[in-house]
Amino acid sequence: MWGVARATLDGNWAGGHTVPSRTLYPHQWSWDSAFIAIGWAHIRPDRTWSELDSLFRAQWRDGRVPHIVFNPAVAGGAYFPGPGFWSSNTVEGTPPVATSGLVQPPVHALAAWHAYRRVPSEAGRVALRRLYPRLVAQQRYLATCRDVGGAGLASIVHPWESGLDNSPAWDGPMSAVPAEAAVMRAYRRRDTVHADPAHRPTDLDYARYVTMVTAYRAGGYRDDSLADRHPFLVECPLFNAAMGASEVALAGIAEAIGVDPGPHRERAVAITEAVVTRLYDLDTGTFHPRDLRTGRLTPARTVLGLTPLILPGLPARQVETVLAEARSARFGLAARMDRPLPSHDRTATDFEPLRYWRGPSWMNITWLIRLGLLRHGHDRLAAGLRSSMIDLVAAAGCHEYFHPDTGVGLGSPAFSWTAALLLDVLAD
Ligand code: 9WN
Repeated sequence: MWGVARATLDGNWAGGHTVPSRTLYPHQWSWDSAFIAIGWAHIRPDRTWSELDSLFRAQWRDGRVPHIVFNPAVAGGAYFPGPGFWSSNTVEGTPPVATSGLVQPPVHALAAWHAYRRVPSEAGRVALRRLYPRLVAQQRYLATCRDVGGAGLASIVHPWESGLDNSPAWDGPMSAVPAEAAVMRAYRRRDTVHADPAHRPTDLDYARYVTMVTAYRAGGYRDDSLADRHPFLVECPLFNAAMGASEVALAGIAEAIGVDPGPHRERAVAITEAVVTRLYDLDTGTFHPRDLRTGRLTPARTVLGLTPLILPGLPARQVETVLAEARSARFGLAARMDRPLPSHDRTATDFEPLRYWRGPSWMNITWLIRLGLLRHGHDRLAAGLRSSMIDLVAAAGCHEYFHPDTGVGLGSPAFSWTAALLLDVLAD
């Protein structure tokens, strides 16, 4: 299995960065690169740092790390929406390479620190020193420009920023976004050329995705007065837990390179408190996104609700109730998993085992929740997730996602973060 994972990463290496998939995603994606960097640490540590360096070279002057960095050697039409649609070159403070204008969950400091600790080296320390100011700028952008709610959390302006694009968590906020069929008639989707349309977001989702980007782009991707003009504004538990966990990681990095870790520790505490205050629901005992348009928590009980476990300072009360949620029939977490961890509550009427983030099991989310379990001392449950990850790849290969009941491989068959995170758990 080590060989299959290694071959998958090697096959997707594009010189300087790794594509998530040669067919579906032929450019560089932000949070993919963070997970991929962790995998490279086990086989080609130099590539861990190339991966992160190439991503952060595309950082905007305001600190945002774009969710896609377009490879100029790949045809513009290979992915929709491509570089021409985003037009980053018309915006001030953008890098010479074309990028999108959105971000993704800030798991990068977490990944850089994890990779370094797994395989420490002097070259790694030099790379951490180089990356540190960029990672700090990334966090600062999110904590300032994106704090639309004013409570110390970052808002996302598009479901693509959550990384869980069509999660049922977004159904409420998405329904408020105008969707006109005419919007999509102007474009041609490329994803459905490579993947079964029944496994992907719908055309209606795409019409809204395009509408939201168009609105954000029209304002030059600026974040001032978003509350007055943007149709989708949400505080996501995973996104903010990642931001908090990255402050914890930055404290570690700061110490390793001789910088004061104190401010990072303080920010980690503040973000953890805000995640609990703003996103925890006493009735369900789990975390939910907050829709800033309505002021309410979104009701779906998705896997996003379990992800604040990655915060080492999550209070015992929340750890306990989130574990109860995870162990319930909704997610089936156990020391011996009988089925993979789903991305959505498997008892919900809108659970769809084949459709992308509406049910299928994903390796990166399983890896993050395993990390959270380890951080809170639940080693037996963490071992259950580790075995489940290994079993999935042993049976199906390095697929993009997996059927949450049968484990059948879905989406791209040679997906980079599946391979990378498998290497990480195998190396344990
Ligand atoms: C849009 C690359 C990315 C992942 C996301 C996943 C999917 C893109 C798409 O692929 O999103 O960013 O075209 O569907 O949802 O998490 O980073 O693997």
